[in-house]
Amino acid sequence: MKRVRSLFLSDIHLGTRACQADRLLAFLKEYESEYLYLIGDIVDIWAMNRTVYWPPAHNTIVQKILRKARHHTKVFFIPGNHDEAMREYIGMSFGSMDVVADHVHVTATGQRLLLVHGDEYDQVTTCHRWLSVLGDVSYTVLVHLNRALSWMRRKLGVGGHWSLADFAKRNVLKAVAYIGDFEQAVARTAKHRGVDGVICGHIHTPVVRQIDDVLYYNCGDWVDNCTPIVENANGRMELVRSTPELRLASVVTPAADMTSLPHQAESGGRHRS
Ligand SMILES: [Mn+2]
Repeated sequence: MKRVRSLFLSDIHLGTRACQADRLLAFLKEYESEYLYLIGDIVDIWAMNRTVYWPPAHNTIVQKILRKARHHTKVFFIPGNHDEAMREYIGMSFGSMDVVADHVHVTATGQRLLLVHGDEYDQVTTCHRWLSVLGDVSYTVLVHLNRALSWMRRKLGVGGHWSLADFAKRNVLKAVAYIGDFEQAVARTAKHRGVDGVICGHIHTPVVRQIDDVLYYNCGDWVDNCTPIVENANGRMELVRSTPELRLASVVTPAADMTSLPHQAESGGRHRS
């Protein structure tokens, strides 16, 4: 058992098959914290409107969090776009769990960090909601389409040029620009709010980096990355990766020294480009 000051988790997506519940559960068992921040898309109510997937492990996670809230952890829940139904409860407290739209966390060293989920800075979900819904299904559709097309080409004896890999590559460039725009928009807001940094989620891209005067943290997700952010007792912040073997998380980015983060690209989502 490790005692730390704060834990920051986002994009757990309980209620979907994609959620890596076992890894999260192991992490929650290992770490005891004074503060627990749930930074949006915790329960994927949006996906559950289509199909409900709720195995016992997902229940256990909810129970575990509520138990922490009953005992010695102060829990803050910031609803995201996938659990926006919970925004109805903003301003309310459930025992030791507060539902808030955003929050400013002060670290043990006095750093002020704005916590937001981040969907309001996402051009795609805010301006074109249907686009993100489309994005959800389009990849699956493409894979099937690609398979069907190659089958047809083989049957007809013609060579085809359209490839899913090429298509994906072109879209990766767009994704990089999208991530960059998002990070800039979040950092700008943090700067206007006069805080030292910002912790968000939403785009599933775990990273710590300095953007102008602001330290930008993204806690990734519990779908692909399993990357919580941990504030140690002395105020040192770490973005960590919880390994599949359920060993203690290995450090992704030591963020104690804000000025030397040139290696962040190796660990964050940006390297996916
Ligand atoms: Mn989101």
